[in-house]
Amino acid sequence: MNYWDERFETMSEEEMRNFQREHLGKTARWVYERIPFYRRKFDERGVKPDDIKTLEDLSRFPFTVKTDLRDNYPFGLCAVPLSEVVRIHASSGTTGKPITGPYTANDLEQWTECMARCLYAHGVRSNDICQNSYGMGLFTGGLGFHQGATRVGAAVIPVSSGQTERQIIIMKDFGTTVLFATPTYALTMAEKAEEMGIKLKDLPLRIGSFGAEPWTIEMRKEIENRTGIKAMECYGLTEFGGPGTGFDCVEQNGLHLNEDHFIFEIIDPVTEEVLPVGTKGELVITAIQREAMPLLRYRTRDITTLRREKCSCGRTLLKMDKIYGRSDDMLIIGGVNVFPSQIESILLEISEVEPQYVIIVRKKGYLDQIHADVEAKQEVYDLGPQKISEVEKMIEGKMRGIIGIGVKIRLVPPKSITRSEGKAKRVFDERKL
Ligand code: DLL
Repeated sequence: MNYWDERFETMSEEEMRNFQREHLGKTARWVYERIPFYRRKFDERGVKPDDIKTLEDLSRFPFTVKTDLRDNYPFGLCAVPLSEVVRIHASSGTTGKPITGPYTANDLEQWTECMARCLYAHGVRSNDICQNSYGMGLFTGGLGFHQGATRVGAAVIPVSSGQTERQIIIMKDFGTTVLFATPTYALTMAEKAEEMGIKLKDLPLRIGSFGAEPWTIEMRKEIENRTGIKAMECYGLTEFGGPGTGFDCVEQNGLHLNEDHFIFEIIDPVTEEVLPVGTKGELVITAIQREAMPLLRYRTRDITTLRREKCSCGRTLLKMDKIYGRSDDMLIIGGVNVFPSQIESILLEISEVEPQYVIIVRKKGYLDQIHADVEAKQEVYDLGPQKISEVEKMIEGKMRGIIGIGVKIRLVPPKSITRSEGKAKRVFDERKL
């Protein structure tokens, strides 16, 4: 069996579009009748649920944005009475009130199926032992992966994140074959194992499912080289139930999107115009099967490109490029748009430094400046100040050559940057805006 859910994973484009149109119509009616916020928004736009005759009609409907969720905190966008809600997750976010994620029993079931689909596509099977090192709790990562792996029939170790030394001991003693974690925590674990003299490559570990934060292809290679596993990817957000919206197949060339549950659009984040498939822009998602909080045209702020192509795995589901970054993380320096991922791509190709860095944005006079503190490899650091300054200049030259802006590089001592146990915080904006 190649697929978890062959019918939907290999459905023809035409059949999928028909399925989506039918469920979009139902969802539009569902939210219009049950959520005053959507009724008001539809009325203001002069649109009615019955206006959805084709999928293209979706573009006439209003967007939902993060502040709409905050303004309606905690349950203002919930379409069902709380008696029908069986779970509530939340994401802390960086500012303001958390985003809440209520689920009905059906929502939980669908989420579990989406996660089972994701893990099965990665190659996880019932004989696997999955170490779940995503934070277990309000964060959707922990329970999402727990449910999905349980559904596949694998054995789950619900260890949660943190206590890294204990994680490595468990991995070794229990014979973990699959690891669930954020990519930066996987790297922290790889480093800890090296310190403990344990070679992850000699352990049965074979697959990782990583996500919850932007990471580059270079970071994936780094994790694969250090651990000897296949680093697969999972994408999702609390607003749509959590992980399981998109997933890597063995080809590792773009994430398949669960189109029977969600409709995906790409828009220009400034003009809000819908862009054709193949163009980079902001990902907009509409839930078409959720009951408790089906968001319509939600602006994720994640920047990516969609691709409609035949995948060698046989899945026909739309593909999405790795998330380039979030529009709110984009830095504008001297008129040039820079994403932290561009800086990471360059740093991870440099053999003199560790894949541990922070980016700091400061104001100097009227100008914004990007600084990056990067950890030197021990052997480089030991060579002293002259070598360090040489490497700093070399990296600055590469940054200027590739991104076209000056990034002030400072090599810092090995192990001096705080290690991540979940989503890493890597950009510090010190400008007084
Ligand atoms: O991070 C859900 C999740 C858990 C996904 C575990 C994958 C694995 P939130 O905390 O609501 O939900 O954060 C959602 O995280 O809008 C993206 O900016 C980012 N994100 C999630 N997955 C990826 C990924 C979870 N694979 C926000 N690549 C999203 C890049 C990702 N960014």
